[in-house]
Amino acid sequence: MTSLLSNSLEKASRALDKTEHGAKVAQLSACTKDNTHPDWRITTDYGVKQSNTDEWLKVASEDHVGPALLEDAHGREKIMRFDHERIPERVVHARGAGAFGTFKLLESAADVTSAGVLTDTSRSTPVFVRFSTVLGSRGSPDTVRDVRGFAVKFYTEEGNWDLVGNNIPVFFIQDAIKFPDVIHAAKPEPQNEIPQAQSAHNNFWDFMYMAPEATHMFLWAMSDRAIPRSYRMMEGFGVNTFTLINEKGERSFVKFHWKPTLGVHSLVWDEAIKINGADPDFHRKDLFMSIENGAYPKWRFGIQVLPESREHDFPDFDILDATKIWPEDEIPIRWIGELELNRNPDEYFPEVEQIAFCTSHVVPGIGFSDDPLLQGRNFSYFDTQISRLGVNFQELPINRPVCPVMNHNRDGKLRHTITKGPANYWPNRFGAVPPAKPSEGAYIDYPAKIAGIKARLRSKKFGYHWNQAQLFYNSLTEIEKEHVAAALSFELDHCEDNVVYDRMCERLADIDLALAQKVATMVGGPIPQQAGRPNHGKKTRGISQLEKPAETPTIATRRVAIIIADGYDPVAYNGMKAALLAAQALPFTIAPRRSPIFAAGEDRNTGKGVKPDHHLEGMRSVLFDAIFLPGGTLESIQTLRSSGRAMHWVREAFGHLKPIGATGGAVALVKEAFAVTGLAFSEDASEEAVESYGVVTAGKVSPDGFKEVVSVAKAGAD
Ligand code: HDE
Repeated sequence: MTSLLSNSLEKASRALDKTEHGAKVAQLSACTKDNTHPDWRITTDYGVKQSNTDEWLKVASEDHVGPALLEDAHGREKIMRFDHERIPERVVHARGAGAFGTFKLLESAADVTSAGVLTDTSRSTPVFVRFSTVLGSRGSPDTVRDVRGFAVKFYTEEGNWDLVGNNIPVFFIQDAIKFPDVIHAAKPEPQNEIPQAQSAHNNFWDFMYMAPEATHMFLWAMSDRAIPRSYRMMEGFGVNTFTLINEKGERSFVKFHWKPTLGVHSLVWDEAIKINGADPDFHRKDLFMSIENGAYPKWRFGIQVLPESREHDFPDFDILDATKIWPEDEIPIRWIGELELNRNPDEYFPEVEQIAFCTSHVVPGIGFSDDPLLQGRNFSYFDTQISRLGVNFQELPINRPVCPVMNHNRDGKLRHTITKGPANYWPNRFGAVPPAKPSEGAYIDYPAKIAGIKARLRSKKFGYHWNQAQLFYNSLTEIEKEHVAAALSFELDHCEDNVVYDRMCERLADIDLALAQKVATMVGGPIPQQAGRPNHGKKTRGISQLEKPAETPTIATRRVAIIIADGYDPVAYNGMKAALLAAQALPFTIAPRRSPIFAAGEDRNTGKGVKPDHHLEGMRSVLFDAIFLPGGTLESIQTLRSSGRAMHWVREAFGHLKPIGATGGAVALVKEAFAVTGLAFSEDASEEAVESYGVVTAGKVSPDGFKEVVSVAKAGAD
């Protein structure tokens, strides 16, 4: 699969290195070495070549070897370096994957900001993006039900701008002081460190009830958004309210958005939990392989802007409350830029692990608001990088800005910049230039007028916890609502404490009575008879992910399993493979074994056969977006029919509503597999009836048939 498009790719990626990534890649190459250099031999870290790196220095006699000597500097260095390889993992968002890319501005936002990255359409700004899950440890699986991090570091000409967002536009809490509480409640419980990477436990749902401000967000977390099909197919949101300041000094409030051109797509829960076992790196691999194959993921960049004067125009919510969206019906999004991820990291640790994001890193033209969550984040990120990476974390290659850095910060653990000159303070007598003026590009702190009492308070509209929770639920389609009910039923089923699930059933009645009744019945809680709060019935655009298909329907990068056995039909097999490759999908040949499989009529002594990519036991249908069975001789059909695993592949793919194609004798096999599901398609079932389930069958093999499978798969992909 790696080599699918790799030649053209390698070229493309090298070309990109020189041009698009520009400054950042040039800077990183100064600290990048290639350990495959043919003249290099193993040395110690202090550069001395070693002749033996496999045996510790020992005392040896004729019949005995040992003890080992402490004197072995190479041995000690090797072990001690290893002992210290781990650093503290991120306290949240520990599990992540990242890539380099390019941000291009398509339309200037100079009317609202002076930031070069948002006004200069001739620029191409290098970026690094890190996607993550929140709750699990570094080694936890990818497809858990969780919020996903979407953190972008823009290496702009005016310094680094870190837009540290999530794939869900709201948050659980309103004030940063509650962050340790919500995270403690969600992470594994303290008495036994169970469960890993799950919100399905007593403490999480206890907190969800006790902190009503979390209601809106927990609905998002129970929706399909929390089990994305791929990092490439999820939206990103800055969540907090930031500000933009233009050349005239006028300030606006802003929310930032990312929208994937591939559309927003999710797994179904049954798939997600099985993928966690079958391939815990599913998302990480998906991102890596698509970039490796030249299918660069892209997002549109958008801003929702409100002039300062409109701050109090919204009676239902406070625009500084991170538990609320700004409904698109009221404040439309301006799509002004494009992000493309087009280069994989060279090494995970120094790049993906050591990248350090700080919400406080903004550039001139961008500022903060009084959003109390953001204010706390601005403190927290810088602080956590110091404990995770040390005070000199901004000197690490991945974190360095591409513009010059000049100040009098010095020393600290692992400082390695050597700064010349006698003065490490300002002002000094050596005639150093003074700090820049705003006209010379200096950051301006917006002169906001503040007056008030000192108190631990939230503003009044922060108390409206139900209206947008209802708005979210009402805006989903019926199938999405069913998924929310199923997710809640799953999660509360994992809570043994009836105080927890009883109360949650009561809480759900504040959102929607039917939802509460459905979940209460499933989890054995008290069934509410009336709504806690009447549902206002309002809906808004931008919530349902079914409104967000791919810009152009595509199955590029989608994984398709072609299942064959000895005696398969080579015309159908090769034809379908070619049709899939032409559509830039990723076909995988799956068979009962990985040694060669022979086509109908092929001599098994002299023929080469086809070497499958995997055998049926090595993979599972959950790892593919669609399956195809090309049919063949009676023997080939019989081999698959008598394999419980093969039949399970077909049934499971059907159960997960995946497109299934079959030709020739495989049509009967597919129908037989469905019979067990209670959906027996009789021989004379109409084509439409069958296709409505995403199943395309054809007695005869034809190029049109392949195209049809591809087009059904495209529709299925949406
Ligand atoms: Fe974070 N968050 N967060 N967070 N967050 C961290 O910083 C914090 C919040 C987000 O890939 C930590 O470097 C507080 C909202 C992402 O490296 C820490 C509050 C959003 C990442 C931290 C929040 C996020 C983090 C842990 C409440 C969406 C991973 C490691 C006030 C907009 C970045 C680190 C990466 C990471 C604190 C809430 C997104 C502890 C105090 C809201 C994507 O500093």
